[in-house]
Amino acid sequence: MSVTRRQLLAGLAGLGVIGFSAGGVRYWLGRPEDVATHDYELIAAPLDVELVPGFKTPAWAYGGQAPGLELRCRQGERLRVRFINRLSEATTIHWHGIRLPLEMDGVPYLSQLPVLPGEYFDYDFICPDAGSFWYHPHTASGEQLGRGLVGPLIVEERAPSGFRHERTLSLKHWHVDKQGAFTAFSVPREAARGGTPGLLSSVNGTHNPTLELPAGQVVRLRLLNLDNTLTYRLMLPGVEARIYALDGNPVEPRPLGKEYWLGPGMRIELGVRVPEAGREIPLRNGPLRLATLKSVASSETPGSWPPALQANPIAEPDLSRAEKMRFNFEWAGAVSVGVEQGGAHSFWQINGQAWDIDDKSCVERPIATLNKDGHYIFELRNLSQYQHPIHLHGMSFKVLSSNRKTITPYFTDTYLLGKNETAQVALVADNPGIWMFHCHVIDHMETGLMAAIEVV
Ligand SMILES: [Cu+2]
Repeated sequence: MSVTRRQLLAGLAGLGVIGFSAGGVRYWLGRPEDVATHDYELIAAPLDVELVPGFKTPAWAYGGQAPGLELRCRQGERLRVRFINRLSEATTIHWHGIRLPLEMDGVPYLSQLPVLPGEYFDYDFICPDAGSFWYHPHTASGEQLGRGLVGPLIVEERAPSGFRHERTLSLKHWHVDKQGAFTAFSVPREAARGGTPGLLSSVNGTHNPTLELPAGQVVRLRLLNLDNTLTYRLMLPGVEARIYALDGNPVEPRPLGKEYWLGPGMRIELGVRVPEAGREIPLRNGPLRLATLKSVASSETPGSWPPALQANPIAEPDLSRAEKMRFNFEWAGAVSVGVEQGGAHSFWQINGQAWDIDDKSCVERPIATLNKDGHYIFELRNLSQYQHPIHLHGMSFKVLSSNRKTITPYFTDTYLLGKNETAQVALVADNPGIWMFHCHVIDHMETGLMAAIEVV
């Protein structure tokens, strides 16, 4: 990426305010009033998009796009985003995977008050780790993420990575019908099972696109699962692909193999050797095509495989003195008494406790308290028939082992816990605060599968 954020902003400032008229003028990109105070001005606003040809879908967008504008920052540098809410309801932004101070974490009533319509909030934090991250609201998540409020945040390495080319692919299924109208983001009987899936796949907001890649080059593909529900079984048959990073953290490069299961919220970075010009490579979710990668002629000298990416500065847990804690993820199947009054269903529990998204006091009852700078091993036990991508805010953890598969230990912020799987993960509790610990199947999170973990 050769363009700096300030150059980008200078470009945007030259455009001034962009708006369009459809039931009143709705602005989504604005001129930063003062580039000395922020690098991006990010507006959330309604935006009609054409997901189904010939039909409009009333999406919600960040920076005039759904999925949202790709934000970029350099490792170790400060990212300053003035977030402006032009939606008709309150929202926040959570920066998934970024190890940041609690007051920048975007959790309503814990990190900050919700940003009301017409208000703005200045997010300002250092990005300590290089990798592929993303951002989304932590309010009314089923609908807000479902309508498109999800976007990539790319933290570039301090030094060149060795990749000359890269692409970001934001994966999302949309809850729309054949006329592009939204369907229910959450259906109780689905929430109690695997989550409510959308039916229309998209990559960067387009159904089944063709993406051109330069022949002969090794291209870095950043694949982000920004979906509410679906675990993608990613396949890239007929091409040489190596895994360089998982969920924002480098791994020793290894072949992608037949498939990789990418749960909601998770990311994978691949190096892909682009074959000779004219070849088409399907990017598939199991048997279903998500996109076509098309090789086009390139005058560049052929690229070579870059070395492993530099590890991020995450504290190494000392397993010999780590304290063990157990977390059970269970199906509860109870329907809360408040449902008839419009309250949330309660289908899921962590250690016997269901989170109630309507009860602001839940954050006052953390399910675990960790000592600052203490070392911990979490045993994550899935006692259900559905998989759960388990995400922790504020800190990254190291996946150690699983009773269902062989693990090469790696750092992550989200672990896809398979059905009836038990996995061990470890961390140093080096970030004080109260941190959300939840399943990233939004339906599960909103029907109980969330908790708070305190670090003091
Ligand atoms: Cu789940």
